[in-house]
Amino acid sequence: MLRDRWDRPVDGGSWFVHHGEDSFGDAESRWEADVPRVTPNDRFFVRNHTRPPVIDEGAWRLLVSGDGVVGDTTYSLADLKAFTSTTYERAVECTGNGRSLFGTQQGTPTPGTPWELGAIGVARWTGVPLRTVLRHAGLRGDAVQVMPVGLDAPYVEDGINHGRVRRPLPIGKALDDTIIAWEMNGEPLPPDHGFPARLVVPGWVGIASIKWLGELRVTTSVVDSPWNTRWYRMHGDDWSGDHAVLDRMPPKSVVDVTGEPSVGHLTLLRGRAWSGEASIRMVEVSTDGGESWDEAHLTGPNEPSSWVEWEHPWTPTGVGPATLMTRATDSLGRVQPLEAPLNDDGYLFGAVVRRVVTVTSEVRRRTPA
Ligand SMILES: Nc1nc2c(c(=O)[nH]1)N[C@H]1C(S)=C(S)[C@@H](COP(=O)(O)O)O[C@H]1N2
Ligand SMILES: [Mo]
Repeated sequence: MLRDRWDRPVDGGSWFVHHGEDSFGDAESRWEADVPRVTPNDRFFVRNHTRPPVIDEGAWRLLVSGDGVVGDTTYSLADLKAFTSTTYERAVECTGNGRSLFGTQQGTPTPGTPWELGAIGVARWTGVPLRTVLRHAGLRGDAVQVMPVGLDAPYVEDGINHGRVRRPLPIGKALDDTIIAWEMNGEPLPPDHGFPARLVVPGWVGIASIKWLGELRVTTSVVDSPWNTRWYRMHGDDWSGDHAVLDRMPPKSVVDVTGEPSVGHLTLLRGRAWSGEASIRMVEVSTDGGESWDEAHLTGPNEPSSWVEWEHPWTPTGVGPATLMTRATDSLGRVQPLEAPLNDDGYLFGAVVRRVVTVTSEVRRRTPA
């Protein structure tokens, strides 16, 4: 039995792919598995840059400071819970989700955690809108950004100490749909997901959603951190200026379940599609490597920055390998391209994914129980 760093049993074999012996618990969900639409907490992907902290809820405080507020204010968890809370269903997705496909699908591997497409989860988050807390703390009209700072150990790489994990959030997004969350699917945040409180920044690169939140530094000038200059920014030949800034995630889609395709028999293809700050307008499916496309049927909720499930009946006509592809169009009109733009760190793999399945000549018999 696999156990995590908190010595809890982990159902690792079936739900998670663990990355890196020396990582701090990075693990992704297996998207081939028939995962529930809302990801259970113990199956939600984990991405930790450094050693996660063990925090005593009673002693925990959030400090709001900087020249963008009238003075320093400190909040306990009880203080935050006294505000009117809000609950929504939103995805958190790693910027590098799909990175390994730059290698396997485009022949241009990049360094970094070799995520397939499971570095994303959707949960029901409960917390207080960040704007409520900022206004309570005396937000000034000329504040331009908030720097959320995590309480995990400072990040040290090759002997260089980059300080605590932090990334500037422009004031527009901070006042929009960002929340300080303390509940995930109706339970306190698990240790790996930011206990006792984290930001949820819907539709943005996962690094924006700072876990184990300790400070919010509100400023009237722009302040950078390595997490928006050195990492989580596009680097490489074709990238410069504002173009290189990473915020909203692109539309994506996957086939989750294929059944057992066989000639002349109907099988139901099922999967998910999602996009940052947008809902999904359409999912198209190809079962012949992109020669022809059909529109899939969307089922269930279809909220922005979350995912929608789709299904598509398929009756294969030929034996052998078949290439399945899906292409999402989001409510902003963005369409998945056939190739994702290359960048040095393998961020934002949003291309149409190719998945090869084998069509058999007969329906495979299930082993009798
Ligand atoms: N304090 C802190 N916040 C963090 C991180 C971290 O290492 N430290 N990782 C970020 C990254 S890169 C991602 S993708 C998400 C992952 O959230 P999860 O582990 O809850 O899935 O948290 C973000 N917030
Ligand atoms: Mo990430």
